Amino acid sequence: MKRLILVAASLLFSSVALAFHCPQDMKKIDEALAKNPKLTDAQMADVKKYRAEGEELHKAGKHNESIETLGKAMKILNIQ
Ligand SMILES: [Cu+2]
Repeated sequence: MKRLILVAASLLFSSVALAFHCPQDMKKIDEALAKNPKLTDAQMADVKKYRAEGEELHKAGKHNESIETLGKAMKILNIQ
């Protein structure tokens, strides 16, 4: 029983940690965009698309997909 509570607690904790991850990634993307990065128009369009999709996924509670999508934008922007 104790073990079950621990498992439940750690699951809850990791999903909370994930939920905070997306806004952090969005912030990094916004900060990078504010610095007028040297991107092609196509790259810029992709970054904005992934940024918007990531936010939608985050709001829908799909944090894993959100982080993955935001990750694509971060890769284009060269954010680690
Ligand atoms: Cu999220």
